[in-house]
Amino acid sequence: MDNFDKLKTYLEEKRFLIEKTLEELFPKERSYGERVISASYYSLSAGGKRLRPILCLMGYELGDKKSEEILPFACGIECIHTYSLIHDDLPCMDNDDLRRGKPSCHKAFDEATAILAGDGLQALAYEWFTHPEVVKKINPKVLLKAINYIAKASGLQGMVGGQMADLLSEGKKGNLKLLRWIHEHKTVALIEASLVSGAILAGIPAKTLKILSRFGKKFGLLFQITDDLLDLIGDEKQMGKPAKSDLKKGKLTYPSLFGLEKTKRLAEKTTQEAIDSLAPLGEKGELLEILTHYLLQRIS
Ligand code: GRG
Repeated sequence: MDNFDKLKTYLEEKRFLIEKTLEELFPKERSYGERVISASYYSLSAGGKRLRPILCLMGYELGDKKSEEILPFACGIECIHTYSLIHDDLPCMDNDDLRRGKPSCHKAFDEATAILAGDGLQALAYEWFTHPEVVKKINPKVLLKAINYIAKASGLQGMVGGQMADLLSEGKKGNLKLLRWIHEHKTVALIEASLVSGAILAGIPAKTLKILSRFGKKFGLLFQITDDLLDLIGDEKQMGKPAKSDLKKGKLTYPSLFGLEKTKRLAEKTTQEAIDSLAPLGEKGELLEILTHYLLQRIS
């Protein structure tokens, strides 16, 4: 088995655990709340890579812990991510009809329901962060620190702030400083926090948390750059030209600022920087290193 095969097996195993936990934990009692609960579950169960909860489990395992212990916490992060996708797809934001290969939430239901589904998922995240199974295993102070980290990364000083700047940049002449700020807040912050929060829960010392944070930022940036590239290359492959890509929507992206080739070189440079940042972890950083290579090969 080569490294990518090993990684794929690992990702599949974790994804299975996450899917199972999402299904088990999701509220069963619906009554008059039926519509918004169905809409939330429609988006949450629609697939996706489950990258953020997996990163959280990886962070926890770095402290030699069993990831099963914090599954509800990791699933809470997926709730935050899914809420952001539902709201991002709304006509007042990115106006996307499709998400995860299915009609987006407001298309399958309606706009008001999609807004409420996103709101409900955000609250559900905090219910699951403090799920009795998690509370049983994690020292309350440590748990609060991890929750605080996620809240900051996903709120005004993180994802929401980044989304605002992204919306305001549409159709305007951008620059690298603004582009970096948008990415660091809109996408990178939650990805970095997913890994670091898992490590916090495992009681990993501050010095190592800093290393993981540095890696998480590089990894998150690489994720965004490759996502921008796939948006372009993927569409071109399918239809001969960019269809409804971010580039076409007049969004500020790496390819829109630098073109395809320079963006690919930047992805390679960022991969190397991410991998270099793992050096102090020694063997423990191996899986994260393979994951980083795996991300880069999505675009090659
Ligand atoms: C609405 C507050 C608010 C924030 C929206 C996440 C986000 C912020 C917008 C999504 C826009 C976008 C396509 C960003 C590029 C990177 C990204 C977050 C892609 C989607 O994440 P994946 O690829 O999705 O992990 P899956 O479906 O696999 O979970």
